[in-house]
Amino acid sequence: MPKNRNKAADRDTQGKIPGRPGAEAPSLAEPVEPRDPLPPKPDQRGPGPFTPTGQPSGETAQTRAQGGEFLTTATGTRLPDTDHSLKAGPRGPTLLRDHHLREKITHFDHERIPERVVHARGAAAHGIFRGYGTAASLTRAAFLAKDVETPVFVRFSTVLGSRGSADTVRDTRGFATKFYTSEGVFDLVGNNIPVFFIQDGIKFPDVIHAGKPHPDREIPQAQSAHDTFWDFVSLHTEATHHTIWNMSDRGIPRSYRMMEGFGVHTFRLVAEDGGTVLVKFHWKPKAGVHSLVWEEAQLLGGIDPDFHRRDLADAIEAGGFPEWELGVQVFPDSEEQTYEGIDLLDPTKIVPEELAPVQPIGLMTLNANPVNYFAETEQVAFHVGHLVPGIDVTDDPLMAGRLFSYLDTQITRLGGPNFDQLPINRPHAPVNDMLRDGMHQSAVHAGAAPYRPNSLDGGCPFHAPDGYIEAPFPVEAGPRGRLAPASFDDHFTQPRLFWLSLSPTEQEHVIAAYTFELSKVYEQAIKERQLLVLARIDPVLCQEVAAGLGLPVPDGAPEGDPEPSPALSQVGESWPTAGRVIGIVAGDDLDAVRTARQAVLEGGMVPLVIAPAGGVLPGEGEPVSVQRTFAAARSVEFDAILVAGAPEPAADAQGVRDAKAGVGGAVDPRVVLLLGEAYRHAKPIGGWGDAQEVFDAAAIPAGAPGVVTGDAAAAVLEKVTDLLARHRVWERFPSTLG
Ligand code: HDE
Repeated sequence: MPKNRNKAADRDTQGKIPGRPGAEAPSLAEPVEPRDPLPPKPDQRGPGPFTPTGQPSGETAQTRAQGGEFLTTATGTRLPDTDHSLKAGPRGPTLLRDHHLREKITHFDHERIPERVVHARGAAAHGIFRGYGTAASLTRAAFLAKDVETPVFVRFSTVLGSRGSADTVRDTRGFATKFYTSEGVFDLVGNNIPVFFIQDGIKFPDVIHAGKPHPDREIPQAQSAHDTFWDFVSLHTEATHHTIWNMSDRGIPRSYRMMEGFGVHTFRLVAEDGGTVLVKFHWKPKAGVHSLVWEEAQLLGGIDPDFHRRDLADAIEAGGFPEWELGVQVFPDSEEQTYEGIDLLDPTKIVPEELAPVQPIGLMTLNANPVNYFAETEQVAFHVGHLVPGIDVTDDPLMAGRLFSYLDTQITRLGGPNFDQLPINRPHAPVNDMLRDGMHQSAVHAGAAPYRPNSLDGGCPFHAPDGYIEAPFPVEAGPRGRLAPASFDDHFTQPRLFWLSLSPTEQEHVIAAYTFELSKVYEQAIKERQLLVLARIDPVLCQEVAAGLGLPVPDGAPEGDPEPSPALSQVGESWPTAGRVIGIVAGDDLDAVRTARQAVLEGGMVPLVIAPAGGVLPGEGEPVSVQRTFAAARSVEFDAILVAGAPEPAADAQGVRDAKAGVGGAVDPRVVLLLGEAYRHAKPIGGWGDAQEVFDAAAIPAGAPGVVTGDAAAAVLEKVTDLLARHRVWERFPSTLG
């Protein structure tokens, strides 16, 4: 049976490496024998202990979906032909009685379901969560006990774009995790930004209507750079904190694997003895927290709109399993629900990690790609109300809106109330819920008494004495009204805290982002109003953006006097380099390409060999296949580039044309572009042999920071790897602010 799987970069569609001994000659005829599964990549690990849909064992939804070798109707009748509709004679007319035609087309007509109203574009993976046991004194949740392993399914997403939009747009990213625990499903539905635009769920339709494309022309797609977004956030200043995070490098992550995740709201943990604490959940990526630069994000929108999707799937397929530690900031469950003066019920506020350190409580490893996008990534239904004993919510008014919304939205999106029965949503704990019938009911319920109390079913299902109990926290009574606490009025101290915590380079990126976005706004009054908002964050920020827009700097002064939080900056730390992508431009020193490729693999990184043409590199030894040709390689896909001597001229049509026209001198102009962009985007670059010729052609200044040359590939790679640990060569972004 053909198996659906991602195509590795170095295989053709038949799974053969072109030019290798044993490769079949290409044929136009359709194969008639069932095909074996494609061979795994050499460095791919075997499947984990759980099936792709997260079920422990036995028959899977996939085996139920496709059985037998022959084509059938939906009801199992074998079919000899699916290429011709039933006709009266070879020239028609087509007959209405052709059930196969009608079934095929009717089903096709209904293949799409409504996309998510937000977070429509996503990518997901299966994995395992292992508890450290460090939270055992805080919560009775069984999955957080020491060494308990729980299957998970994680869906990452952008917020504003449609299903077909690009991955690298400036936006918040969703980070939603479904834990299939022994006590039921727990969903942690978070984002990569720790605060939200609004403080009360009732404002959600407003902020989303403002962020989505304009209702008249339906543009722009997946962007906040337009009038309605800035109109709303400049008027609704509680959005200021989330907005400055979006305008920072956090709005354009390098990879889903390199993002933090945040539960945003404050949760309440309940211990075995009934004791409670308040917590904020954090996911900390083992690969570090890294971002694209804006030009990369824009280029990727055209060159590879699926960049984040591909990156996640490729890393998992290659066995470089992404990992995150789950951590909690812990606060006393006081009557005020505040910590160091910060209102814990206000989702526009963080508690700096310097005030409340993040304590690790478990490790998540994503180790399997979905088998079918629709069945799993599209049909997964998260809900913040999916809680397990030991985890409870607080009275954060944003959470209240969410508790209603997620159940409601699935009924439209998934066509009825039985979406929990879909394989990806099924709990791994026994279910006995007395919920019956409805659209798409796929269970065959036994028994006569889906009600309690009953005697006909022997009183079953029984109340569970150890079941989920809402923590009996006292509710503060007061006059009824559409109210908010006074502490919710402070909209500027924490945006300023964020701004002051960034390095000068990161601050420049924030200035550039505000300037770009506001330049796209047509209404002058909106720009001026947003400048007033910026003046309340920081005078330099306001002045620089005003200068970029050609507008006067308004009056206004920063509000609050916060201590910076160094944990908020992405610059300065060293991170593991495992999983980073290294482009190797194959030049005249082919042995060194082999050495470098091997050394990159041994370092846990991903080598992609770039050569004038596809196929296998010539020469003795283990064949090295080419993953990117000059025609297909762009620097945005690599974290660092190595140049193994001067490359041969390309023999493709473009290469020949350029050579004839003398474009790019001795070096192919596409290699010049590759190196020039990598240099401009502050990526480490290394080379040996005649690589200097290539650097000269790309106008890379001699002795520039982060450009390593040497005689031996391994030594150059070692230095490049050290540079990569800081993600970028930050010195190449000289700041005027520092
Ligand atoms: Fe969501 N959100 N949201 N949200 N949200 C949805 O549910 C909603 C909020 C988040 O990969 C929807 O199944 C309201 C905060 C993620 O499937 C919908 C409010 C945070 C995902 C919905 C919020 C999030 C969603 C759309 C304010 C970060 C994608 C489809 C009261 C903590 C989950 C769906 C996935 C999805 C409503 C605010 C994160 C309509 C009403 C705050 C990651 O129900």
